[in-house]
Amino acid sequence: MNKRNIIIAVVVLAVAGVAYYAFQGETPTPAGNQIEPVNIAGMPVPTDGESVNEKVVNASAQAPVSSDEPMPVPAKKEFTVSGQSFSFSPSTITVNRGDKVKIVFKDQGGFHDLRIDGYNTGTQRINTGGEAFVEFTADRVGSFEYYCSVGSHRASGMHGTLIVQ
Ligand SMILES: [Cu+2]
Repeated sequence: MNKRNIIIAVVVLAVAGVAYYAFQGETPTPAGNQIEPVNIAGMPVPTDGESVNEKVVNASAQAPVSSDEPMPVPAKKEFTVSGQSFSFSPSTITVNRGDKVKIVFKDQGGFHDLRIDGYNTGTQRINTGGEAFVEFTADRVGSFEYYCSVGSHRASGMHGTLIVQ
């Protein structure tokens, strides 16, 4: 008889306990739902965090771009080319693509200029002892002739080659 009562009591307590836990489990849920709107009200803080993230993304986006262009580091290259009837010295100039090129033409005898049609540039025509220059960015790869456009000087041998590699 007492054992039955004890068993019943244990069962009742067990059921009550399960019911209690079940009830407890439900209680925190509505509490949690009420907390979320509070977080939404505090949106300004997370917004700052997002802008910081955007900056980080931009910074990481710039890294690969700079690593993709090792060549465009602009180098200034200056050459002096002497000209006379009828030759240029040196007769070959080599630069890298992207270089900022300055060619100083020194006239050592005669009436001459230095033209580079491939880069649509050239010096003015100058006399013996004169000096002029051209400046341009070597943005296209290839071989470009420079020559004197006066009379038949070009055909007489007054020409050279600009190599952009
Ligand atoms: Cu000439």
